Amino acid sequence: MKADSRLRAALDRLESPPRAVDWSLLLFVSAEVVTGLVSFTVGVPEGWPLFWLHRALGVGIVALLAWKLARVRRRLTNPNLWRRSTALSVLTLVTALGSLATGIVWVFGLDVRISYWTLLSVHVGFGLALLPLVVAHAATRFRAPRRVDFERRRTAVRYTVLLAAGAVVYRIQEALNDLFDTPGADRRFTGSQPRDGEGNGSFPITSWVADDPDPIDREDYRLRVDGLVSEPVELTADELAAGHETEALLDCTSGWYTVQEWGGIRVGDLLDAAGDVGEDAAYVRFTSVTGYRWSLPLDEAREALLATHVGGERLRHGHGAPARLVAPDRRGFQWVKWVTQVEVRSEYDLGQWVVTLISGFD
Ligand SMILES: Nc1nc2c(c(=O)[nH]1)N[C@H]1C(S)=C(S)[C@@H](COP(=O)(O)O)O[C@H]1N2
Ligand SMILES: [Mo]
Repeated sequence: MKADSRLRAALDRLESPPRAVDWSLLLFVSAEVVTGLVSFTVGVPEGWPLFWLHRALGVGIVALLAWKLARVRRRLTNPNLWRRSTALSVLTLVTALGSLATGIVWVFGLDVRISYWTLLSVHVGFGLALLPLVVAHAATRFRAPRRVDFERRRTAVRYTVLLAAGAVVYRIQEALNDLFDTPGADRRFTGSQPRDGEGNGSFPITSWVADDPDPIDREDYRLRVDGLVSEPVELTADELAAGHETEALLDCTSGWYTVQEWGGIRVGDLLDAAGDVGEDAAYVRFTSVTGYRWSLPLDEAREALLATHVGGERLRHGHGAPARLVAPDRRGFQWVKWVTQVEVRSEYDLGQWVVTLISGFD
């Protein structure tokens, strides 16, 4: 056999039976949505495998989709074979290509902005739309998975090869980015691109969906520290500008990061100003004037900063003046802006996951 035909034979052996390709696509797309969403909550470098899995699965989808298209292309190109469900198939395909294309372009560091959406946000939008489409598409031509299509050892080998190939492809992409010194070369393990410089003007103002309060009057502003503390207090903006400084990295899930010198008061000192914390104290919740809120475990919260300054300048309104949370190793959406209440609590706040999505809507 010639090398060429040997390669082809190897690829054929790797290709799964049609039904297995279809079910694998559903599985891979579901796994992409899960790894993508969970990755939004990961800010520590130890979380890197999750991001790599997301990328490897993405490359795997390219291969699965190529096999699938090679099989069904006539159903798409021959009008005589069009059925009612073909429209859904085409929409699903376009959405899949949209999420793949935006993901691939993002990886090379290109950032075409669509109004205030970064390309990464568009990628997320395509991905979230894709899952219901794939499910609906699968339902129109439902065929239960059969044992023979998923013979255990072969399936395990196929998936392993697909994911390993995906990781290799991603590694090659990294090398190409370095070689040609593209903007993609400076991305963090989270995929975020750097925003360089110091102070208010050097990084974007990002609010999650609809949070957009009026500027807070500095003189009238009071921060309330309460909950499970022996002496609840109210502090002025000047009292918060205690001069504690810390360098911390803000990494937004829309795909950018910045390293800044933040100034303000350590949350530990803030809590000490409110007497003793109660026995059951376990979380500290930071609430914005808009209702947007997030909590940190007590020990982590003590080390966090309530910032009034960035890069030596007083925080501007857009970045959360008079005071915003600086929570190192947490993703940007957890860095609550315009904080008006710091509350010591005994219980985890599940509602924060919903509130951050809908706060600001009337
Ligand atoms: N109250 C409030 N805080 C918020 C947000 C918001 O929408 N409302 N957006 C969060 C998000 S998604 C990010 S990335 C950071 C962005 O901070 P910046 O606008 O100072 O860059 O603030 C976070 N804090
Ligand atoms: Mo963000």
